[in-house]
Amino acid sequence: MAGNKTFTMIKPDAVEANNIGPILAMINKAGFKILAMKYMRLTKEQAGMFYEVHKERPFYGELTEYMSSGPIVAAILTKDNAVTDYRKLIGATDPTKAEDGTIRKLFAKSIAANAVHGSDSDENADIESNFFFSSLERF
Ligand code: IDP
Ligand code: MG
Repeated sequence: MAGNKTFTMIKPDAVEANNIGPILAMINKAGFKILAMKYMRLTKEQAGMFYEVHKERPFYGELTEYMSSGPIVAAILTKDNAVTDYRKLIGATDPTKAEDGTIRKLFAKSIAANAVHGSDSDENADIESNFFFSSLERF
């Protein structure tokens, strides 16, 4: 059975462009509730740990540099079928391929600076949530 939690980040480009508010509004409008949230800046090392699975990809250096370039919003979201429904709401990784009305289509600047992160499986949603939040920070 599909889980009811996913993990997201509003990435530095969207924070810089003052799009935290509009993105959170879309998230709530799509039926997600916020279970945990924080505003923070990752070091390059922490971004590297988060994106460890992409270590061998050619864009890893660019990605970790970018993800530590400014503050982000990290959050755990809850809804039925959270992972799948949130991936639909954010759209394709490359904003030029994202469907109209998706968060990335509306707010992403490029394939790297693509406005938001969304977990790709229930297992990764748990791993990513645990990377950022303790049990005392979840409501
Ligand atoms: P996803 O975020 O849609 O799950 P992934 O393939 O998991 O996409 O890639 C993680 C992140 O790495 C992307 O969101 C994006 O910021 C960055 N990225 C992915 N592909 C490229 C690329 O070809 N060039 C630069 N950055 C990329
Ligand atoms: Mg991914």
